[in-house]
Amino acid sequence: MPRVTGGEAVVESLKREGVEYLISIPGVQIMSVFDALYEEKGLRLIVVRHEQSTVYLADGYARVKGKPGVGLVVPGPGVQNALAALGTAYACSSPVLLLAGQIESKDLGKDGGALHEVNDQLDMVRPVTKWCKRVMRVEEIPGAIHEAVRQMSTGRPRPTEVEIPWDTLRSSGEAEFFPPEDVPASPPDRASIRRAAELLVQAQKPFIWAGGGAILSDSSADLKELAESLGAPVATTAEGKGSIPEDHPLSLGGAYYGFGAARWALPQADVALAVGTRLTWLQMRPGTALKPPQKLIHLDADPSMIGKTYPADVALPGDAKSLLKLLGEEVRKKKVTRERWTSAELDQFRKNHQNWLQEKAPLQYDIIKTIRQELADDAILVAGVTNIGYWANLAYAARRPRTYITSSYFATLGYSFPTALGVKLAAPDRPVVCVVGDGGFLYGCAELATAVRYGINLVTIVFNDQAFGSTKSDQLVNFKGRVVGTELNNPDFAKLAELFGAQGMKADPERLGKVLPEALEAKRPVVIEVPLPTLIAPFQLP
Ligand SMILES: Cc1ncc(C[n+]2csc(CCOP(=O)(O)OP(=O)(O)O)c2C)c(N)n1
Ligand SMILES: [Mg+2]
Repeated sequence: MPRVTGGEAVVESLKREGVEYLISIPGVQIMSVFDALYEEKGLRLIVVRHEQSTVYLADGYARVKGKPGVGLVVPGPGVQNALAALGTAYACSSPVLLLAGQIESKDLGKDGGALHEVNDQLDMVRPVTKWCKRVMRVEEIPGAIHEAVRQMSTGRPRPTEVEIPWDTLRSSGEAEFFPPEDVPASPPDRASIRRAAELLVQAQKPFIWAGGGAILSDSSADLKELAESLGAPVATTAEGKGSIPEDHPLSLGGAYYGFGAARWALPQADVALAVGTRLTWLQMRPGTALKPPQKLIHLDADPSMIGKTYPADVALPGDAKSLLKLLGEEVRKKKVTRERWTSAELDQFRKNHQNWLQEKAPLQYDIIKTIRQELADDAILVAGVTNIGYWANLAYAARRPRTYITSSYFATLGYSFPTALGVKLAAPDRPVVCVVGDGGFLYGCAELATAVRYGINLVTIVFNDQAFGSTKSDQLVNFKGRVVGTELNNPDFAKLAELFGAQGMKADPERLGKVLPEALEAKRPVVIEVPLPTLIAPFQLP
């Protein structure tokens, strides 16, 4: 067994798990980890400018790669700065490991004012992690990191945290390291699969909802095959976008706040199969909500999500990929002959939705179509918490899984730009576009320095309405136009980008189609500022 410092044990453990990047801001309690990275070639250190970005970058990386992203922060303020991002990763079921320093072991629990002390740090991370642990000895470090990765690779992937006191990281011990593990999925319940197949085959109008879980489980091919075997249309949540190509004849695109092509189809459906979604936002408004006597077959990696918002006739807990494969086999044994939905019918639903977009949000629809037109199928769009981001849930046609990134129900203002940096780290050879508002961009624009330093050449489109637009339109719609505290003064975003050493551009919405291809070709990070009026969000429509 090799004798190593705590810092070396951390680095070696991460390398054994196949981790490529460690994203961090240094500080006295974690310097032993930094020291272990001196001359280290197998694990790349990315130093960011705010701890929120450690986890945002790790999250962006994880969403594209499907394997853990890792951040490292000092205790107390470092962990607290990272929390909104950890909450976002939790909401998005993203495998992110936060490694945190701790105060010296002798000071733990004393509330004595040790440097960066917070009593008790584990209590802060518990609500936004699946699993967390404090490690007190060097010998325990490899096991804890291995377990954190195992937790994120089994069942529902959600963030984990491991924290290590300053003195433990500095001291030496004998460490046994673990090889990465392939954890087999638990055996499926064949009887439930047969019942689900029976229901779907007998349905007059079967319908499929795909959520973020369909993406996380990499089950797109099986989902598409099942849909085709059944002739069932597939609509997605915002998080599920790309789980079926949105130009597929059975795709009804994304649904959001009761809107989407799905709202013309769903009322006709008699049996719905939900894959990897708790149906929360779909159940919130009548358009896309299931109603009795519609039957639900609910498949989810997290059994506690099944039937949470609508009673499930058949529960299918487990891994979507293997369950969809088995379900598809069972359906094909039974042979579906009838055409359940005609292509003319599905075309009409899509047409209705396009007409609705054209009527309610012509400017946003044009902008989103322009962005789509300029991007290859494998390009990745990070949809920020901004007007164009909300409308993109309904109007952007994602064609591949893991090419559309949201902050899910956390709706974390400020997440998109730092998350997009992590996305680009995971996909350096693919175009990455971040769509962000003037309000959201200034949360994390300091990471332009990170983008320039590490050559993370993404394109960021800042839609500038000089306002916290959706909160301003909330006042316009719901508070009799009494605008207070929602208008903003901003820098010139193109100049700001240039000051950081990035490229700055400006374009009116009509010229975005001209400017975007040039930005995508640039060998630098690019910020394009696009002026817009404050526009209404889908959830503010009467
Ligand atoms: C962390 C956080 N704080 C506050 C909010 C509330 N909020 C939602 S949208 C928004 C305004 C966003 O402004 P901007 O980024 O300029 O986008 P716009 O709506 O103008 O397109 C605010 C303040 C939030 N979602 N998250
Ligand atoms: Mg704005």
